[in-house]
Amino acid sequence: NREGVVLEPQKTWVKPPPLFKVVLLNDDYTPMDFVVTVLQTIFFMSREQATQIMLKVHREGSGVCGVYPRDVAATKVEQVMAFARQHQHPLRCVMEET
Ligand code: NFA
Repeated sequence: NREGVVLEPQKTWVKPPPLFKVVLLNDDYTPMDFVVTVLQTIFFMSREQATQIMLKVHREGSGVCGVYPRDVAATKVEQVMAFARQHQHPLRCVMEET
């Protein structure tokens, strides 16, 4: 066109962005009620769903809280870690590419 702008032909396929699991890790000290509150407030789970995931983490050592794009997953991890630190609980949370 007049401005010399060149539009390349549109790609027909682009790689979808990677997704990340947010994984909660068990420890011996964080109260079960606190973990349930974390799952309800940060991951928007019902009390029943939050209790199921908390018990799975407690029994198996870890559990998936949700699957998100990179920035959303990173924010969830930060929110969990900040909330745990504020309450002086050792609760940990990590993200893993699916
Ligand atoms: N294992 C903790 C307890 O017995 C509970 C817990 C569950 C901690 C899930 C962290 C994650 N109080």
